[in-house]
Amino acid sequence: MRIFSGIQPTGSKHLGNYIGAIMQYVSGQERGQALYCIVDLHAITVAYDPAQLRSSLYDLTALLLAAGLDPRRCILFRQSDVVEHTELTWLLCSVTELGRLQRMHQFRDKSTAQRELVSAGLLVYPVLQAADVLAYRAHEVPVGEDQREHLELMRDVARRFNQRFGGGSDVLVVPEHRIPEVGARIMDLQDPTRKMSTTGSSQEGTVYVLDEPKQIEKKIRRAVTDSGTEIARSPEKPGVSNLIEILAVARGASPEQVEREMAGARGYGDLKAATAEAVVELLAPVREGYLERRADEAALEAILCEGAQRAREIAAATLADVRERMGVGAPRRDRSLP
Ligand code: AQP
Repeated sequence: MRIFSGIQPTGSKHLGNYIGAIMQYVSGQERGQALYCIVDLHAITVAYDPAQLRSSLYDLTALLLAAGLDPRRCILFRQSDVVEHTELTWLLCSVTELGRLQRMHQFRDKSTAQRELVSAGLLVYPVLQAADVLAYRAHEVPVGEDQREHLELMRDVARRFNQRFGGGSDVLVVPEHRIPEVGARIMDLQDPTRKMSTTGSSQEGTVYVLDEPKQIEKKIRRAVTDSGTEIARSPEKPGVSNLIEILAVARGASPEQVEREMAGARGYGDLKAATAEAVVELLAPVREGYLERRADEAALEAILCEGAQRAREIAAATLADVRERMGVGAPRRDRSLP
């Protein structure tokens, strides 16, 4: 089985990214051939600073390694190093419906947030995301709940390509998403009706992976909870439900176990204290590992370059098949297709 996921080098990664995506990346290394891509080309679809982009890319590389990605057990690379992603994006545009791109939630949210320019890149972003995955004929894509709509689009693009150009065979693999059962949507601690996010949530409501333990404790102790005292998940208690899920994932337990354990607690204060302690325990080693690795940019670059070489071998083979099927470029002498 082949696993693929992409992650943006923008801003600091938060607890939602860590639980919804990064923890799944680490466990994915045990389940199959895993490829993880730092998607710098996605990051340029909104206003950005070029020097900051480079620096954030190394930040994220060091963070992912510290979280447990092992270049001997996965392929970790930078999107822009594998030019096949952009070529495949253009080719897939021919089987992508414009109206669908215009209706995507993320496009609508992010385009209204842009003050100066709503770039064409922001609209085409989901096609690049489809190309990222389809170039590797990946079977599984670990992501958080917010990516469901993008995953559906890429599945449709793959199906449509196979119908239009496949000639009876599946040139592209229709991928499955892998959304965690618990922690697929970690909420903002200050406004638990909104997801914790890089651009849309408050600093106080967002726990960053690289926050110091004291900051983490402070943010969790100040989390907005709900009326009542019962520690149980329910739609009327989004703040408490969020803390229960976070505590469950951080401890490697189920939310039901946490609810049982917390049944004798004195109130939400105990839940917050337990959650803060568990999150500090989860993230402190990542922070330490990050600080050890971040200064050596040459070592980080070497890992990314080697990853890109390995990734490119796979993507180039897919592109050769796609070009051949679409009648683009010189005909191949060897016409054997999957
Ligand atoms: N709150 C969340 N809970 C669970 N999973 C989440 N993810 C994001 N927020 C949550 C998952 O993190 C992965 C990496 O996301 P990304 O950094 O590539 O970009 P993103 O999805 O745009 O992340 P943000 O933080 O939500 O940024 P903005 O504010 O720009 O939208 C993805 O798998 C995502 O599902």
